[in-house]
Amino acid sequence: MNGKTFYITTPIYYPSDKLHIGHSYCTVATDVMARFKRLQGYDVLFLTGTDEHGQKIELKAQEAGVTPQQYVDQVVAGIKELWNLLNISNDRFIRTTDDYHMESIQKIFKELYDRGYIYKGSYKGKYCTPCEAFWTESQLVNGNCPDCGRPVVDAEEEAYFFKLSAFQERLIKLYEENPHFMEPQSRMNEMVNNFIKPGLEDLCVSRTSFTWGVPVTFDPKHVVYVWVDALSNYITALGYGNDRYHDFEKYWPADVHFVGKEIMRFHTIIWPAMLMALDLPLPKKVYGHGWLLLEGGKMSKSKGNVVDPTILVDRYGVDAIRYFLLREFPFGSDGLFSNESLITRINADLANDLGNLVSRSVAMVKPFGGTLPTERQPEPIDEEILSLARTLKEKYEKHMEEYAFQNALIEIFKLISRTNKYIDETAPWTLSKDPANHPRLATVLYNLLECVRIAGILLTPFMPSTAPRIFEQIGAGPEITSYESAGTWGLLPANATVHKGDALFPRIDVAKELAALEAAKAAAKEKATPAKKAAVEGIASLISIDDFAKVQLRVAQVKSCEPVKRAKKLLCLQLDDGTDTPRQVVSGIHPWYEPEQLIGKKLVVVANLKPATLCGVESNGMILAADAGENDVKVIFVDDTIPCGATVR
Ligand code: ME8
Repeated sequence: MNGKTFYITTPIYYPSDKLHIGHSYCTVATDVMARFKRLQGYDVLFLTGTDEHGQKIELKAQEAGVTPQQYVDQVVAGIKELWNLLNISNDRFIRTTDDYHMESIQKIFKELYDRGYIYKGSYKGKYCTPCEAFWTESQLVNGNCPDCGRPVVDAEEEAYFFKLSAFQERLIKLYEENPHFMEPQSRMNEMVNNFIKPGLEDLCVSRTSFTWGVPVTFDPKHVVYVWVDALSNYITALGYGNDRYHDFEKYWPADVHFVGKEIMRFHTIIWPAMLMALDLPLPKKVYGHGWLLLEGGKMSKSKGNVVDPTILVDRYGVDAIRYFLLREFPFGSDGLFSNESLITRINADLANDLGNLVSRSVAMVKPFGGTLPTERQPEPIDEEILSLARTLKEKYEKHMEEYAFQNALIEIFKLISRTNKYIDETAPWTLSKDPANHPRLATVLYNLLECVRIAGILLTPFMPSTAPRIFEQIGAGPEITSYESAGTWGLLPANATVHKGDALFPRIDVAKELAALEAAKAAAKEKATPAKKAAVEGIASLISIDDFAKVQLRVAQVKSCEPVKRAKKLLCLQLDDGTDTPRQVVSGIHPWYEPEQLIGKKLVVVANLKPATLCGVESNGMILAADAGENDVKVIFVDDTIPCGATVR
């Protein structure tokens, strides 16, 4: 331990059914950095988590026919599984629905209010529901949301506002005095020109149109705006405003927040302003990485063009995927993902360069029975790889400190390629034939093993499962695989003993594999039935008959039905439930039903559900529907002879 702390975070993810390789990119990068810092001896805190509140989640839960809490619980379990699969070494996982976090958010909101930075007003503006973001007219692109390009809606509501405009000058000063506050540097121009220069407006920070959020303690019909809720996770996870953790003093300010470029605005304007208002120190750096693109644009679930990381890990192993993500694309720029580039990279760098180097170096110790003799015969030709190996750690470290993962890996692979060339130059298989050449052979082999040791150490953060296999094969114990030891040549004992192991990365047949990948993708699509999973998981938590009896199910007939304005998925149904008053229910079934398919039909309604407002329309109850396969929903219609109001049990 070097006595220093390092606090690094990923964004907290929206619980969407399936995270794709683009989401994994940021988390893998953060993990590599956290592991690198631990290797250097830092006391690291690596935080990730999920961002679970907001109207979007409320609607998704409604569509899935479960409560928002049930919905997020199920999805978050899947996200944690994915991070496990990718060997993510986060120290904490925060959920914005965790009690301690919600308690802190309420205190933070009140504190900002008491300090005069939050005031009550009325909001009129353009709102993007999928992004949960309000925009000013001037920020719209062709009248649409500048982030996702989707249409925005006019919204007006009583709301609390954060005095963001009061921080304009202080933010400019922050950027001027800390030119490295944002990386890559180009992001700073983007923020200043697009957001700061046009003038910051106060930010609407509460909502009354839905309830799935943290209630404002002193005005509970308001819930806290999701971004205020979400950004604060970076301090609530340390115990700010709660008793769950006690290391705010120790770790804050964060050394770096890793975030995707589209959410830089929130992290470099709103977040520092909130911290200034709370009189708290600011994060040292916000790094805005690029996007993984597929041909046709950004990978995104709504476009249906996503790559499933679980399929890739299953086929090539976790370390190959981790390596590819950070080697293929410069961290700050966008990168085009393709299966061809993935397989080519695995074959060239991992199977050929690294894998061959390790297996050949180890195999060639065989004439000595696996243990090197100690007599040596160095030659001038050795100098080049020795000097490359001796200086590698320093170059690597410089790149890593700048978050230039790709350059750090390029440096390591320069040594690996050069070492492979050294094998060709020294021809150990010829040396082995004549015992007189064995001292020279032992020298060559020792040099190879030392290069492998040094490369292996520096690859550890990227390939945490492969590095120990490398060390095992070359017989390097923990005392000579520490980070520090990568800076010293000659630590393997002169009589090193090797252990032949399996190939680290088997070579892939490109044509066969591309076909197999397509097939795996199709099979996964077929199998993917998130809704069925929800039902099965629901069954796992049993309820008593008394609990069930609390749910009042009634037969009702659809009298009229129409789409809810500005909400693509919602239908508003007027039901006859056997009482004198028509019952209005809003349901997210428009993707599967047109109003005329419902009018006159009898169905089952949950009659004692608390009213909720969806896109401004009140809903009294919920109609029952079944998840009939991937992306298919069927309303449960009942026999026409059952009278309206009949109890279902
Ligand atoms: O933005 N390539 O959550 P999120 C690279 N909850 N990165 C990508 C990507 C792609 N194709 N697609 C998504 C949120 N990401 C908020 C964060 S933090 C206080 C709140 C990245 O689940 C995206 O850029 O939509 C973001 O950094 C992260 O995945 C989470 O996105």
